[in-house]
Amino acid sequence: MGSNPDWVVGLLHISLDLTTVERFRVGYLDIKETIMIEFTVKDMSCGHCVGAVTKTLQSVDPQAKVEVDLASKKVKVESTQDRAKLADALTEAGYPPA
Ligand SMILES: [Cu+2]
Repeated sequence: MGSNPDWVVGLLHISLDLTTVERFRVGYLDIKETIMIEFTVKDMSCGHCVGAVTKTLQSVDPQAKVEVDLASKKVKVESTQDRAKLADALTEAGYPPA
């Protein structure tokens, strides 16, 4: 026992670096603006569709808040992702937005 061997010092350096990277990443996500997007999805007809649409949107952005009004076929999404990306995912899933 005595002063830390080189490999311990090396490990400490690595973990410090990861913390820095993580903090940067979180900070970056935090400043990403959440936008409110509205789609009309005509092909939604039942609860299954609502589930599929919600799942599809959250596969693009797991933090997305999704609100569906089946009667008016409107989907409201609060997301940091842009509209085109979410629309593409919906189209691919078989629910093209109008
Ligand atoms: Cu359905």
